[in-house]
Amino acid sequence: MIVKDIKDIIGSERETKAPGGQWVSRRMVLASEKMGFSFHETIIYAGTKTHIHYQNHLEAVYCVSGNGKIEDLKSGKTHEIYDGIMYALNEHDEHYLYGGSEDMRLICVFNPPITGREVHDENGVYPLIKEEE
Ligand code: 9YT
Repeated sequence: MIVKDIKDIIGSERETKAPGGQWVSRRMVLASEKMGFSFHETIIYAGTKTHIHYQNHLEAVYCVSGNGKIEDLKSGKTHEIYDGIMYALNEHDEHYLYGGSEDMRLICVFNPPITGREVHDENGVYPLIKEEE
């Protein structure tokens, strides 16, 4: 069984910051734990904008506090995000993620699991990194 306290992840090598400073991600379960998914807490800072396009991953996101918006670049639709909203990028949906008036706290699940080293490239993509066996 794996039991973790977010306090031990903050400031550790499992904490990754966006190169542009828009978010911080605390990776609680990674590929190395061999669960078939990874599980993260992500803080999206208020007033920020991030271009994301997970071409190699599926992601589900559940907001537990704060607020923001997601803009689907294919449909052009924008959805409000607040405590209780879940979105799932089931079609590798390219989007903009906006921090709102407060920092947004999100719980994120990725399939396939990320390894912990990924940050978005210039196209908003995470590379597919194969974990060493
Ligand atoms: C919601 C989202 O995709 N934010 C960017 C960071 C990502 N959740 C991660 O790597 O944990």
